[in-house]
Amino acid sequence: MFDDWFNSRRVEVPKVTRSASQQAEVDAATAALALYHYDTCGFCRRVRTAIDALGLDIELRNVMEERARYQELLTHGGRTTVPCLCIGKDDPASAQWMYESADIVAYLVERFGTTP
Ligand SMILES: N[C@@H](CCC(=O)N[C@@H](CS)C(=O)NCC(=O)O)C(=O)O
Repeated sequence: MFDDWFNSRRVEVPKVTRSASQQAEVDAATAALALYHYDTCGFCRRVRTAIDALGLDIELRNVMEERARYQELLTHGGRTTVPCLCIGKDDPASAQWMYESADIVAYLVERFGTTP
């Protein structure tokens, strides 16, 4: 059921390799991102797998292990559902809070799926 739903929105995630300077450029961009998640959430796992394939250094904020992260997700994102990608983590009040694993994967592939 879960797989049927997710696969219907599947985005191909390329395995990306970069030169050191390309990786530094991407790392500078992903420094603004944080993924709210927890280990046993299958939707979160899909996003973490995409992050790994794309070679991204994105801060992971575990809402089960850190209660403060759960609370800030609710306060600023509006919901406690994970995964949620915070885009603009330095200013949570004006950040974009992206829910939906398929949307997050599509966003990451669109933005980082090709070498600069
Ligand atoms: N359609 C969503 C489903 C996300 C979802 O159901 N997340 C669960 C954990 S697996 C959750 O956070 N439930 C608690 C809540 O919504 O507060 C996605 O693909 O991201």
